[in-house]
Amino acid sequence: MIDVHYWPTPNGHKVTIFLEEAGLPYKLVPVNIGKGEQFTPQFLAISPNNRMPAIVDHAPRDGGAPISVFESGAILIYLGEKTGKFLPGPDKVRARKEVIEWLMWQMGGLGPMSGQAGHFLNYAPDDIPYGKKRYTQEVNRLYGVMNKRLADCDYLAGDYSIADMASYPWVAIWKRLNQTMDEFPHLARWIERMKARPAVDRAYKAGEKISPPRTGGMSEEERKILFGQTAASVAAVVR
Ligand SMILES: N[C@@H](CCC(=O)N[C@@H](CS)C(=O)NCC(=O)O)C(=O)O
Repeated sequence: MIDVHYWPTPNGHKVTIFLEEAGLPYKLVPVNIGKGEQFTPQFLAISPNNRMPAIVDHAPRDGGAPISVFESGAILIYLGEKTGKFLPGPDKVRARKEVIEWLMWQMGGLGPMSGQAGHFLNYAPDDIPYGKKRYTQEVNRLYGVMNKRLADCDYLAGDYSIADMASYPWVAIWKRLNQTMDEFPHLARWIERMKARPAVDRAYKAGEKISPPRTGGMSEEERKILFGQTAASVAAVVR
């Protein structure tokens, strides 16, 4: 059994998409990040960066004690190696390299830039045009990179892989990031391909059971917890 410390956000969806695709049994352990549950000593012990997702694998391949993993990219690689699915093994040097390239591209570019775009467009208390422009432009550039790549193949690394699972939840929110699909026909078709996968649908539905999609904005309390963090936020937590 795998425990998934989780809240239904783009980074959370990456992991449940994998688990649904692979048919691995898992249990969702809610971490309500708006309430500050990412700062409990128990959660920080497995995820020192106070971010979800994190997993605990109670039946690791080496038969030893449970293994915890934090960082969604590391989790996807761990699960790919555990199951032999959606990540070619080390002997397939070329195919594996491509999956890792696109996964890192998502982790270092698409995810963080989309996160910042979303922040300046939807959450910043002040209107900061430079921040909005900087990040929406960068997301637009990244969509262009993806669109060009997807003109030649159905999935980012050729075959369906953890790179697609990592990228989809961040692209699925394109409307909230002030983007349009008009200039990205190949990307738009990939979104439809991803959306049509039953496992992707199941992953999102599992998330809705934990917390239905938001309708209203954020409360002051939630803002303080999510956007007022400093080193002191973690240092203050005692075991
Ligand atoms: N690089 C991390 C980012 C994870 C992340 O940013 N998670 C957000 C939700 S999508 C979170 O837990 N936020 C809690 C907080 O900001 O305190 C990963 O990919 O796992």
